[in-house]
Amino acid sequence: MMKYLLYIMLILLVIPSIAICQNVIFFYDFNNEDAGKPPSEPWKVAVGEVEVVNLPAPTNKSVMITASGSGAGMTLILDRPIKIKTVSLEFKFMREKKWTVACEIFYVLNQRCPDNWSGICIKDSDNGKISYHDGAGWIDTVPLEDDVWHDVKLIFYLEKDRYDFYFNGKEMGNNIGYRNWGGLSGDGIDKFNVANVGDGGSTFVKYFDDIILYEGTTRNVAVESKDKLSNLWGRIKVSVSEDPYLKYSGGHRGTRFEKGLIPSAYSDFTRLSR
Ligand SMILES: [Ca+2]
Repeated sequence: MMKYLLYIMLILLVIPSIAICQNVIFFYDFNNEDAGKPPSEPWKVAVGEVEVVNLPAPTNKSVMITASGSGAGMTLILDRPIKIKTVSLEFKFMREKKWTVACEIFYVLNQRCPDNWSGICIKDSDNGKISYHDGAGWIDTVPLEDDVWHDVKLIFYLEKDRYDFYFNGKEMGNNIGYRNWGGLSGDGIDKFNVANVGDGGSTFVKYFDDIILYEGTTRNVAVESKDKLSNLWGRIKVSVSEDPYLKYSGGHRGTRFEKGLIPSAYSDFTRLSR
């Protein structure tokens, strides 16, 4: 009898872990970082002022990037490109008022790209709209409201060098081409530029948080109940530790989820995760 009970317990444990198993390549919520300092490895400050701040709360920190006209941004490089797969990137973004001139928000590249303005390019336009590059030119979408957190989601179809762009849960474009991708067909992505890397001439204060890259098109991490989160997160940690990008697991922070501290400012987070 004991034997059967053990089998049943084993099955009950295994089934849900298979159902929610998802390969999270990296996730940074910056909550365990030191405020006032740059984010830790593997993020590298490319240029300008980049520091962790207690915003929206000391328990839920984010990264503040301040440009004074000479560029400001941070970069993450993977130890090898992700190819062929379909992967998705999500992050939270806020821009303060009093910015000047269009510049980068988030660019995803291959290190072999000819410059820092290649690949998948999302920027804020001079006209105040959030824009993406389709390989031929910039496409303006909707006005970018200042001093409010926004949700950005990019789905990369790496086998065909195309991506979809979602802003605040709405599709802004799909099957979009990469910029300056000549000679890189199918070579994948391994470089993540946040804000104004490799440019200059603009001034702004931008915030970024919850930067996550995962396999597939839908994030399986449901931000709902505290108990459920804690369970899910425990399993995702296992998944990450088995991932080839193990060196980045040190930056994988689950504190906010583990504590169940979901700020109201992020109310869209749950909706987008479904
Ligand atoms: Ca955070």
